[in-house]
Amino acid sequence: MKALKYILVFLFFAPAIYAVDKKNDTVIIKTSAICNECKERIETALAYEKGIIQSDVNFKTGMVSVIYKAGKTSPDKIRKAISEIGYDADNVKADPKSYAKLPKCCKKE
Ligand SMILES: [Cu+2]
Repeated sequence: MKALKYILVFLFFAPAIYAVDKKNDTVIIKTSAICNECKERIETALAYEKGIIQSDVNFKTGMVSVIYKAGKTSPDKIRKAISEIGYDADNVKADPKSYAKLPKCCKKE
């Protein structure tokens, strides 16, 4: 009967484990965004990235919080995506080509 007990316990917790697995993750990344235009540029670009559900840029602090599907993307991929838009993302430097295309008001200096 012990085995049956374990099976029942497993069946009871299995949906919970599955739900946790499907839960979305959030990551907060420091970017070089400085104005509302940067905010819109990053949020629009990230909306097209695979696995990203929502992003919110605070251009006053440069922090972007990203809600993503853990199975589809990762913080490293998100940092890379931000770099390709032309912004620094934590320790990942902005892609120089994308950075060069940013309007003057959106550049760091
Ligand atoms: Cu800007």
